[in-house]
Order: sequence, then structure tokens, then C-alpha cells
Amino acid sequence: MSIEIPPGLTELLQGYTVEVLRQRPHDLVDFAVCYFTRLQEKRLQDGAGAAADLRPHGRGVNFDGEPMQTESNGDDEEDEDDDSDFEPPVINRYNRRVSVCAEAFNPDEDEDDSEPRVVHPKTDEQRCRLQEACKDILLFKNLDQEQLSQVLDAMFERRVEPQEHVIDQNDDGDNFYVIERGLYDIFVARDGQSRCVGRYDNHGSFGELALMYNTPRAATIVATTDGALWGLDRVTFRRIILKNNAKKRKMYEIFVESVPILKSLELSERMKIVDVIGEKIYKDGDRIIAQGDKADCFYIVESGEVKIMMKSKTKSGQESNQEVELTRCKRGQYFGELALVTNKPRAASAYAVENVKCLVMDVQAFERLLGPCMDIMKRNITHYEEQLVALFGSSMDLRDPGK
Ligand code: 1OR
Ligand code: 1OR
Repeated sequence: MSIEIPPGLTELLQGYTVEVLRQRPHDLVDFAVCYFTRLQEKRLQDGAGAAADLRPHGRGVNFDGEPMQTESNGDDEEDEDDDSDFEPPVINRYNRRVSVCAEAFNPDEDEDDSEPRVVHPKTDEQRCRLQEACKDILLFKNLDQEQLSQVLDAMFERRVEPQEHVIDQNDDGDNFYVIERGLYDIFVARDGQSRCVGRYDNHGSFGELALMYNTPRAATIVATTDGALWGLDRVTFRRIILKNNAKKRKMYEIFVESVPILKSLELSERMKIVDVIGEKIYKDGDRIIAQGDKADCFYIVESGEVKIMMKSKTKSGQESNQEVELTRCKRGQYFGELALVTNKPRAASAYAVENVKCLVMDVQAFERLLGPCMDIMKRNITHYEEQLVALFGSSMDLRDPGK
């Protein structure tokens, strides 16, 4: 007795199998629901002639290149090109929600612009506080006016209490958060041990990683005081921030390749840096860093020149108000790493010489992404110390500039 295999079955299952092998989903059934729903939608759009789409990697069902939306923008060629800047989108391995099916995985495609906008109405007073909280958020720095105003419209206020978990490691990502006020501890669990690896102190933002890369939450964030946060939903975040990140990757790709301190990183690591940096612009004479201040950022000069100045010491070892120029940083050079590495106040001040553009990274991203560059940075810090002794004698300790 022979069993007849229905036409198309082999290709159908092959296509699904190939995607499973590529994406390695945690839940095969959820993944299958997504996959076949998408396939059915594609067939409805294309009319009856869906057979061609059943081949493995068929455009209509390829999770890499296609929007996971219910409608197609009919712009397949462009999607394929634009995708080259992205890591393959991963259907969240820990995701038990089938609803991911409705999300756009290709932020460069325009169709989701027709999605209804999320708007949370705000009073003038709320809008003022929101604008203040967002003014230094690096992820928002490269947005144009229209994008920023859509982001601000979509944000909603969330109050938190001490000990409240804002995010739990391994959960699915729902929102991105900007801090208006409050202290928040960062815990990372590894090998069954949870360790506090850092803290947000009344400013900054968190929760971008799970939304950017479709991964489970990488850390737990716990409020240790009363706090106020502004949330941005996942769909709006991906529609605007990811689209903007694609632009940033194109803009900075060549520059970051030329930055000596980033040479030891893989291309994908450099692109992750680009995803989280913000560009800041300074005018001639602006103080970028003030000696003695608490540190929260790391800088790479993109254009112009930055002058590093240090207050000199009097003979009795007192700090005078006179500053001595130590060095200048030009395109591709970095500064502001010392205080982050030593966990001490800024050892010197930095001023813009004429117009300056810097790429700026917050301390959490610095610690998360620049680990492989740390040896070189530490070696350079040793050089500072040698020069310090030559300049000021041995009375000053860079690892404790307060001394
Ligand atoms: P998320 O969406 O994964 C948790 O949710 C958030 O914690 C994460 O985005 C970041 O915004 C934030 N490693 C991973 N995530 C971190 C880290 C971090 N710090 C803050 N977040 N590290 C700590 C660096 C000080 C590296 C730990 C090994
Ligand atoms: P930061 O976070 O302390 C000031 O903020 C930055 O100036 C510092 O990190 C370095 O990135 C940068 N000594 C101390 N800081 C220096 C020096 C420096 N040069 C650049 N920075 N020395 C000059 C060595 C040519 C040694 C002091 C004599």
C-alpha cells in the first residue's frame, strides 16, 4: 500500500524546519502558530498562487526579512536590503505569547507608520516633567522633532515604591523606562546567584535591550526608594527607536571602525555600541566634564577637539583654581573613562575647542560593552599616572583625585 504525500507538504514542513533551525525557538508550538499564521496571511495577500512561497526561505514566511504584521507593505525588495544592518530578529525564545506575531520585525519598513499611534494625554505639568527627564536620554538624541514628539506622546507615567521590581530578569520585554527620579538597583543572576551590578541614581533609562534585540530581560531592576518613571510601550519603541538605530548604524559604521579603542571588538559588538550611543554637540569653550563631578558617561570625539585641563596644586598640596592643559583629544580618541573605571570623581575637566561632536555612552553600556577594551584602557591609565608624577610630583593620586 502506498501513502500519497499531498503536494506541497514536504516543502511546507521543510520551510518550517529551516526557520526552527535558524531561530531555535524555545516553544515549537508557539513558533509554529506564528509561522503558519504568517504563511496563511501571505497566501491571502498573494491570492491563490502561494505555492512558490512554500519553499524553504520563501520570502513570505522568512522571519528575517518580513514584517510580522497582518498586512504587507508590498515593498519586499527594499526590506531585503535594509535588513542587512540588523541582527536576525529572533522570536523571543522565552515568549509564550502568540501576540508577537503582530509585531514588526523590520523597523525600516514603512507600513507600521499606518499603525494607530499610542497617545497618553498629559497635563502641561506632566509634559514639563517628562521633557526634563528625557532631555539627556542618549537613545533619544538622534531622533528628529517628529519622532521625539511621537515618543513623548506615547510615554506614560508610572510611580514605584521601594522594593518594587520594575523589571525581572528573563521576563519578556514590555516597556522601556526613563527615570524621572528615584534609585534603582540592577541585579544580574548568573549560576543561580543574583548580584547587584550597578545602580541608577535619579537619572538615565533602562529596559531597551529586550525590546531592541527581542531577547528576555537581561537584568532585574528594583526601586530602592519611591520613584517616578516614564514608560514607552514596546511597539512604539521598536517603530521609532529601531528605525532610527538602522540610520545610526549606517551613519557611524565607518567611523566606529576607525576608533582605535574599539578595534578589539567584533563588528556586531561595535554595532551594539552604535545602538546605544547618543551624539552630543558642544560649542567652543563648553565644559563637557567638570573635575570632581560624579561620572556617568564615556565619550568618543567624533569631530573637533577636546582640551583636558586639570587644576594645579600649590606648593602646600592645595588645589588651586588655575588649570593646566594636560592633553587634547581628537577625532577617534576617547575620554571620561578614568572615573568610570576607578569609580571615582572626574580627575580632570574637558572643554570643547571650537565646535565638537562626541558620541556618548552611559556607564551601564560602558561596563556591558567595553569589557574587551578594558585592558588597553587600564594600561593607558597607568600612563596618566606616570605623567601625573612628572607634572605634579607624587602628591596626587589619580585613583583618588580627592587626596
Ligand atoms: P533589558 O530590556 O534587558 C533589563 O531589561 C535592563 O537592565 C536592560 O535592558 C538594561 O537596560 C539594564 N547588563 C544587562 N542589562 C543591564 C545592565 C547590565 N545594566 C543595566 N541594564 N550590566 C550591568 C552594567 C553596569 C552588565 C552585567 C554583567
Ligand atoms: P575622567 O573620567 O577622570 C576626565 O574625566 C578625563 O580626562 C579622564 O577621565 C581621562 O579620560 C582624561 N590624567 C587624568 N585624566 C586624563 C589625563 C591625565 N589625560 C586625559 N584624561 N593625564 C594626562 C596624560 C597625557 C595625566 C595627568 C598629568
